[in-house]
Amino acid sequence: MVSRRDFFIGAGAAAVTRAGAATLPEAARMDSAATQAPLAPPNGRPYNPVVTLNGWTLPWRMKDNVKEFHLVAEPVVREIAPGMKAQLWGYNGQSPGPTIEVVEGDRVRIFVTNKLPEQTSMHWHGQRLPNGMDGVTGLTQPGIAPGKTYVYEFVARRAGTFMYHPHADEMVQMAMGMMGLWITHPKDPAFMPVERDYCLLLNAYDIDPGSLTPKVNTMTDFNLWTFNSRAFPGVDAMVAGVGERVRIRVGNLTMTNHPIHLHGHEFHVTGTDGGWVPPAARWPEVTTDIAVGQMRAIELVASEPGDWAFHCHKSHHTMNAMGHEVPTMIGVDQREVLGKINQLVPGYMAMGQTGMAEMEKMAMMPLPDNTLPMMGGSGPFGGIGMGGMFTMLKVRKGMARHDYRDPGWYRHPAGTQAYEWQEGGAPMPDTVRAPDTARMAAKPGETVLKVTKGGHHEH
Ligand SMILES: [Cu+2]
Repeated sequence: MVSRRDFFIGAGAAAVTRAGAATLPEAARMDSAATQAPLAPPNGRPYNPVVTLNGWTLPWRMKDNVKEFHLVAEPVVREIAPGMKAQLWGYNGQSPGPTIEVVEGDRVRIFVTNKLPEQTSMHWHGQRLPNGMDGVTGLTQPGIAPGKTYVYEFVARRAGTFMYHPHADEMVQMAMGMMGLWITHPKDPAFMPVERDYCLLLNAYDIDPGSLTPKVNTMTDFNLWTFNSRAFPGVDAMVAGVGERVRIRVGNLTMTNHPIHLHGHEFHVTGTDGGWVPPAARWPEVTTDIAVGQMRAIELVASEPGDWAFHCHKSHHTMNAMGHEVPTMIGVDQREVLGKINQLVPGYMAMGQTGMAEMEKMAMMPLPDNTLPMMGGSGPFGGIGMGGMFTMLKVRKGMARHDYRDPGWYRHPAGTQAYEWQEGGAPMPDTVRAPDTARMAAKPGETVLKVTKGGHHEH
């Protein structure tokens, strides 16, 4: 019997591939870095789609009951936040690449086209699949050369949250932003249902202020900490109606761990890289650490109305690029020395004398082009003073089920907000009066010019 493949070869169709003489599925592209509406599945088995923060889901083509996707590895320009763009490598127009959503049991065929100047591959992080589909260059396949397309095909056997990233020149390609999320929904849409299902990747870049391209040889000392390649105030808020069950899936493809913290609610870790956590094995948290290469799904009932911060708890991960070598100057009166420095360095600014909050105001000072302020974002009460891995979960009453629009700032009911204490009849005790900056400053003759940490800089 003549097989289909033999037939094509016999007919002299040299270009026919093992994928079955198919035309490539269309590779949809995204030009916007805004959060896109969830993609309701137009065919195949039903599921409740996720919302990728500042991202999108890749449409597929159904062919003979196989879901076909087309990922194109290519240079992209990603807006990190308004005022700053980065030249990254990504997929289909963005970094991270689009989220892939399938259903447990689906047969999936993914075409990966390489438009980069060097070889790449695709590893499907966390999946059960035939070894030859695992995408490790040199180990399970040759690298995908520039201009070539490879085909991966397997059945999505386990429901859960997965990631994809290259397994070729990994340090460079991941430092350039090549990664994406993969969600395999459960066969039974009634399994662990939630009203809102958000997902995001933690990633990090080392981009010098004023430049566009990450330094790719950085191992640990990154300066831009991002949710889906966006830094606050460029990260969209997540929204939920009061009483809704919310899942947030977070994957970490940076080179360090991130303790992810949510204000105002407890949550349970319901999913890890290895699958769903049985209810009896869950415990409550308000912060969960996500190690390198890990994924965590957390769930909560959004019971408390408000604008609740959601962020990495490493404080330098909620800041944008800064000079790490800025000395600690708290309590150092720089007035006298400033005059002397200005004779040598006109325009030198003394900073940090009362803390670093004044850095927020750097937004109003000239910065190099294409540079974000170190701390930024304005709230209803002034500067939020955050950057990097920071956003909010906005919980509101009467929020329509499929409404993902930012509802604006929370309006606190009377009597539910911190307020300034007013001095009444009794005077304020001396011991608690406002700090006397003159007294905190260095004593005369004690000239403190520079206080720096010695040794290796660690994150
Ligand atoms: Cu962090």
